[in-house]
Amino acid sequence: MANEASKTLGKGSVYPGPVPEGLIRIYSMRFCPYAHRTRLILRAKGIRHEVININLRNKPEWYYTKHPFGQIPVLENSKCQLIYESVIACEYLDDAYPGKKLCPYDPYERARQKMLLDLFYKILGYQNTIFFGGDCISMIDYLFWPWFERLDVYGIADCVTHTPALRLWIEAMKQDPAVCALLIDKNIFLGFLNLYFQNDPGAFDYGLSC
Ligand SMILES: N[C@@H](CCC(=O)N[C@@H](CS)C(=O)NCC(=O)O)C(=O)O
Repeated sequence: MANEASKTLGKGSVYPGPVPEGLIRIYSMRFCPYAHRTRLILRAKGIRHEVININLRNKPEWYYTKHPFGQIPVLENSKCQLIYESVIACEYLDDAYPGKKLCPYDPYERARQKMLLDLFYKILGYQNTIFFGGDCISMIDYLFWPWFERLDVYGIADCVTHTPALRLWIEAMKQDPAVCALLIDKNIFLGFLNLYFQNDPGAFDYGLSC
């Protein structure tokens, strides 16, 4: 499918051109949790897409025509429509594409997932099912996951030691094909962070061979 591991485009780069029919593009960066969310949904729904990685310390001039502040992720479709803000982009993908529906149909369940997401930013709620939305993986799990995948990298994986339900959820998430396809190697992530905190624009391409 997509080339997740393409080198970043920076200042002076040429705009890659319009998105071909039948494809959707994501402007991304390999280590960004918000872009990670959106890439999870692209994978989970099996949507044909291409990935353009952006150098966030040295952004292409043209990129500000895609997002007013030059943030990622942004989706661009073949009608030149742009969708940004990761939660909005994820919901757009679920609505616009066929295949497995990740947002619940039931209005209450939909509202409940949104309330949980709201809580996530404050204090994490949990209930008595394997996944946050019930017994099957759904949108809310993918929206949470990028932060949990990074616990180990940040050296705080112990924070889930005393929450067995959360540990079971993490194990269940690691079985999901979209999650597996996008897992980031811990050492590569640490290498990225090291360069990132030195303001090195090469950080975003860390671990790529050419
Ligand atoms: N609320 C946004 C946050 C996106 C965001 O903060 N992206 C970061 C990368 S992880 C970014 O683009 N940073 C570059 C910048 O702000 O200039 C979303 O959910 O999409």
